[in-house]
Amino acid sequence: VITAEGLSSFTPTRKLSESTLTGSIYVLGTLNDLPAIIHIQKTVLESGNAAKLINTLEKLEVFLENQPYFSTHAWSPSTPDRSPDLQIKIICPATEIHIKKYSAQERYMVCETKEIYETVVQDYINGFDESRLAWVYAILDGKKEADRILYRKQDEQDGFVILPDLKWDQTSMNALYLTVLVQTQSIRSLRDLTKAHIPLLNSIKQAVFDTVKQKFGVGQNKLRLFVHYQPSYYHFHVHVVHIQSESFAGMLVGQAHMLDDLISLLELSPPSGPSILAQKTYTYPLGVEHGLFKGMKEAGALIIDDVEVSKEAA
Ligand code: M7G
Repeated sequence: VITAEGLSSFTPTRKLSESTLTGSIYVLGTLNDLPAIIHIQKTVLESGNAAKLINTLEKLEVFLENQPYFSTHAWSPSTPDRSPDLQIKIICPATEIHIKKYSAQERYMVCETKEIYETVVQDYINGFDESRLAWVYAILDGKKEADRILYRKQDEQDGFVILPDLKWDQTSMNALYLTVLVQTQSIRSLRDLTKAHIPLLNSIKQAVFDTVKQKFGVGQNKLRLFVHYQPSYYHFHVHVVHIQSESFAGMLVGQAHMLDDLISLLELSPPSGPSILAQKTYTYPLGVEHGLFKGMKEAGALIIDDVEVSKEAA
């Protein structure tokens, strides 16, 4: 169990990456001699809390005054009832794969055809270390985060659970972020989806809409439901994010595929044989530290920058 006292022994090694957009940073270090990644992010302010904060500041240091414009640094008071300043995520022990995932790195566009999928990506997925999915199975088996489950449909084939994502601290509704994990282990990525999964996907949608409305009072017209390709974890799951949330790199075009688009492409797929999702080419950015990068490069899936700029154009 993590405590403030325990974290006082954290020894930083280096910064992995940072975002000025979210005011957050990933730091690598050690915690009790174990490699640890700590992500520190300022909590999102709700309007009520912001007003309260403005009224109770302890200290101001104005660094720009050009009437009517003022900018200042401020310190909030350490009253016991104030809302949390920070949201901290810890991965400990962190593996080499975690460190690579959260390190700032060069990215390149890749073009994954069906053939590249069959020759490179499938092998990568088959060789995926099962232990990396331990957190998924622990949730599905009710061994972890059981008290956080918002909805569960029990069924071998069509079952799924809905729960708050690791990234959401459940304070700001505009930052709402849920994850839907399916029960079946047979869908590793969106390429494995077939027409037969349409009812499953529709029932996920309906359950998400009902649950979010009931538990958080947020309407279905405020939600973005999408699926990553490539995902970090090859066990099918759906991301549910408030449309007002704008801070996550995981929502960029190329990686995020709207669930409704997937359903539509399955509906348009031929009655038998591989679906459009199985056959289509996917174009997305891939980091050089990603486990797939080397294989993709060797297979010629990297988009080559071979445009000769003519003298006139230059
Ligand atoms: P992904 O598309 O496979 O990868 O999504 P990404 O992490 O690159 O987005 C996995 C999703 O599961 C992410 O939104 C994670 O924040 C979330 N997630 C990961 N872990 C390890 C946990 C966990 O232990 N609990 C919960 N509730 N969510 C997690």
